[in-house]
Amino acid sequence: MGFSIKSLREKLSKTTNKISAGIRSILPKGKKIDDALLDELEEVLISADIGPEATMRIIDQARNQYHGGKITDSEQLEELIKTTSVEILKGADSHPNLETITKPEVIMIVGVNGAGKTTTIAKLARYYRSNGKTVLLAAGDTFRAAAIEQLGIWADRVGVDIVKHGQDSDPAAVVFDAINAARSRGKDVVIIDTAGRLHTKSNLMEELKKIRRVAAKAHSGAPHQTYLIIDGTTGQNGLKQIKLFDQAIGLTGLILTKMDGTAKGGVVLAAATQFKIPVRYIGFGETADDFDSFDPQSFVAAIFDSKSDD
Ligand SMILES: Nc1nc2c(ncn2[C@@H]2O[C@H](COP(=O)(O)OP(=O)(O)O)[C@@H](O)[C@H]2O)c(=O)[nH]1
Ligand SMILES: [Mg+2]
Repeated sequence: MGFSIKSLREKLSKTTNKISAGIRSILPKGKKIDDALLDELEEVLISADIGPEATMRIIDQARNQYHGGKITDSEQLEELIKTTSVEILKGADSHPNLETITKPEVIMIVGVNGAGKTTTIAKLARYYRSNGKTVLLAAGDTFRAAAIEQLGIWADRVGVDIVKHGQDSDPAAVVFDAINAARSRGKDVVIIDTAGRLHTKSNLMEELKKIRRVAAKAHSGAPHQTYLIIDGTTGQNGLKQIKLFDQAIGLTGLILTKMDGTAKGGVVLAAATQFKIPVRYIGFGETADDFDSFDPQSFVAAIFDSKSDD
C-alpha cells in the first residue's frame, strides 16, 4: 500500500480545497507578513476545523517568528504552518506495534453506529493481509443479525476467517471463542467488531468493558489495541466521542473514516492537540482499498499544498 501525496490529495480534496484555498486567498506568493495578516490567518485556520488549540500553536509560533525577524513573507509563513502541523500530529503519534509477545495481536474496534466500524475492519484486514499477516474477525456486534451478516460478507471478500455466534448472543463469548480459534489456527491478528448503539450508552460501555475483561482472560494483554472509529464528516462532534470512549474503556488510537466526503479533515489536528491519542489510519471510500496508515508528513503535504503534482 502507500499512497502518493498526489493521490492522497485527490482523496482528501474537499479538506484540501477548504484549507489551501483559504490560506492561498490571504497568502498570495511574495506577500509581506504583518499583524493584520496573522489575525486573518487565525480566522482561516479556525474555520478549517483544526480547533482552537492547534490554531493557537500555529499562530503563536508565527507571531514569535515574525516579531523575531525570522520570517517575513508568505512562503516562509506557509512553511511554518506545515512544519508546526506536522509537529502537532507527530506529538500524538506512536507507531502501531504488530509484534505482541505471543500471537495473536488483538485489536478491538469501537465507535458509534454508522461511523464505519465494519467497513474499516474489512480495510484493516486487507491491510494486514497485504503486509503478510493472517487475520481472523470476531463478530462482536451481535445486536443486529444484519451486522453479523455484513461482517461475514466482508470476511469472504477479503479472504479471512470469521468467528460468529447468533444474534443477541454474548459478544464477550464470541471474542473468547475467536481468540482461542485464532490461537489454535496460528493467526497473527484478531479484529473485534462491536456494537455502537449510543441510546443505551452505559450498557454499551459496560458491554465493551466486559469484552475487554474476557479478551484479557483469553489472551494476556488483550486487547492490545483499541481503536475508535470516527466519521470524519461529523467534525468537532467526533471530539466528544473520543472523550466518551477514552474515559470508559481507554483508546490506543483513532481511525478517521469518510475523509473523501468531508471538508472537515482538519479535525485530525484538533484531535491531536486535545487528546494525545494518535490517528493510526484514515479511510476515504467504500471499498477495502480506500484506506491507508496515517502519516503526518504526507497528510499535511496533501491538505496544505494545492500544487497539481509533486
Ligand atoms: N464514502 C465513504 N463511506 C464510508 C467510509 N467508511 C464507511 N463508509 C460507509 O458508511 C456506512 C456505515 O458503515 P459501517 O461500516 O456499516 O458502519 P458501522 O455501523 O460503524 O459498522 C456504510 O454505508 C459504508 O459504506 C469511507 O471511508 N468513505
Ligand atoms: Mg457495523
